[in-house]
Amino acid sequence: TGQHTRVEDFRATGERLRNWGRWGAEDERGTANLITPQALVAAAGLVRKGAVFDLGIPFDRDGPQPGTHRINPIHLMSETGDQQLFPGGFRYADDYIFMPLQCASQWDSLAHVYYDDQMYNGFPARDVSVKGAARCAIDKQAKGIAGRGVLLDVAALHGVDWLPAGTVITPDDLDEAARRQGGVGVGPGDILLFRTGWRRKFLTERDPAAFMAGEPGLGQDCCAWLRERDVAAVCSDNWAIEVLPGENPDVFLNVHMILLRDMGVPLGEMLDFEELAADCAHDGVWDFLFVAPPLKISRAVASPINPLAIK
Ligand code: UVW
Repeated sequence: TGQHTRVEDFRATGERLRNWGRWGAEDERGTANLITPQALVAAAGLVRKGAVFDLGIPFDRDGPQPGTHRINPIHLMSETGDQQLFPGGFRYADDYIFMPLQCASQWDSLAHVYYDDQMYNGFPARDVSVKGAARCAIDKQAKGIAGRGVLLDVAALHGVDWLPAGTVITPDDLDEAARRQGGVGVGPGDILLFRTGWRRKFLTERDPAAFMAGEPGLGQDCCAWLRERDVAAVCSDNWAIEVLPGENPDVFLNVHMILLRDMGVPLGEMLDFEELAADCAHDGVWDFLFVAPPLKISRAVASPINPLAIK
């Protein structure tokens, strides 16, 4: 947009939208606190036809990591039963997985990103060390993240299979997508899922380097849009939520810094909305119960997820 050309602009926006102290000085859950018991009861009422949509991408060697700084999961068998002889004929199989926690469908915890030596809620960045995250680790979100999910299909709004890398998604795009989808509302405690088509690009091309080279995604102005609506979490089918290359060449991952560090919004990355989007376009219902608990990995910065949308 040309608007975000100054480094201090992201700091000023972050300060204006900051949620520090809102849920207490010790809070490590951020906007997940916005999913109230009432919101959860209402979200459960969105289950009407018993249809389950699996929004996770496979954890295997054919994933979208090019292997430069993150690899795809390596799955190893430690027992296959062939050397075993237990009384009564019992045999078993065991396995291991070796993978970055950031390699496929995942939640970013609030410990994932910091600047000026502080993370969410003003906790010192040094609380994340080689020992892991002493604050804001992903297991702090163990009771979530479940609530009302709303899918906004921005690729469909623009009539494309996928938006090109570098496409800035604006607040107008989100509003227009909602209008096009029958005026579906996004409000307090909701989990926003926005579709860019980036998963479809990967399924079509099977090119990890192209998937990771850049992406369409949220521009910085969307942070205020999310704050005004008090959205509890944001998920996308791209790998970093935000547009890359970014709007401001002097700042890397400004939307990450504002959403995770200032606003305390958990980010769900690399989901697959293809089947869900087709169903929503078919029945005209764009909201659902969304259930995506992280694994309780102590002191971890992220967690793999198998997110479900249930209609
Ligand atoms: C970084 O690349 C730092 O973050 P993410 O995995 O959240 O996109």
